[in-house]
Amino acid sequence: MKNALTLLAALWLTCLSATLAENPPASSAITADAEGNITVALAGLPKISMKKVEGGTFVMGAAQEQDGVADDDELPPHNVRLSSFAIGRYEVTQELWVAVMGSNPADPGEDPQTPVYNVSWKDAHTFIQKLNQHPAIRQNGHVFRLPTEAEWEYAARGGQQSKRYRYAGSNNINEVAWYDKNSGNDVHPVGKKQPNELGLFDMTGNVFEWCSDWYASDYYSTSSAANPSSAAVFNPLGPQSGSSRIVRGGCWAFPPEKCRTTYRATSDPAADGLNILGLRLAMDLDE
Ligand SMILES: [Ca+2]
Repeated sequence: MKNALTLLAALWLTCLSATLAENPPASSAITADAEGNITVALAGLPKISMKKVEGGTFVMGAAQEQDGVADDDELPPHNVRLSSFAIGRYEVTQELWVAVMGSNPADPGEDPQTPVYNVSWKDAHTFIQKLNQHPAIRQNGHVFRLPTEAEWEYAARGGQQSKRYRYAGSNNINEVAWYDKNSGNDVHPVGKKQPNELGLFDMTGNVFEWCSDWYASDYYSTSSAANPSSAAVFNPLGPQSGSSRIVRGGCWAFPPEKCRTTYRATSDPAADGLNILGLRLAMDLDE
């Protein structure tokens, strides 16, 4: 009997080893607390703070809180439904960029916690690809990416906790953002202003942030018109092609009306980076 048990135990161990080899245990590099604060701790890199954004439905575009101040491309306001995702609590800093890329495209000598800028669309994707090659990220199966335009706006508005502010976290732009009147004509280290409802910093102002979508001025009308009248557009990805990409949130050099959460700006993905444009990371979740 003892021999049979030993044989059984050996067989079980063999099976377990095979299972582990095929399905490595979930990486401890990504941890989350009950409030949805996600910490990505990768060897050799500064910790990356993210926030789980619970999915749901929201009104995208020139909704009521914009008080009628909206450009034509923010119309019509329409229902969008999103799956849950994670988004960076801060713009990507120069510290993180240098740790991944080995060089700094921004001005030398700035605080390492200043957001990176002067990054083209291609640079942003090279950075994300390199980050995703980290063994702990490959093992985990969740990869970094840019947010979609809809994810960006939903997160800026506070997701399901939205208090319907005009800027990300306040109707008083000075509380939450660096913009043309208070920036001293310069970019600032991340996280120095108040966060929004989700605990995200600098969604309004500081640097513009690349989103993954192509831009089309009539996208809101075409995407919502292609839907049954009462249904929400589900996880929109933007037009299939275009000549410019969406950038969001305004920046240290722009006036308040171009820093609103619904304001849509664009940049040429084939051009060199700009000193007002950086990025924020997003990541898919299981849900
Ligand atoms: Ca920003």
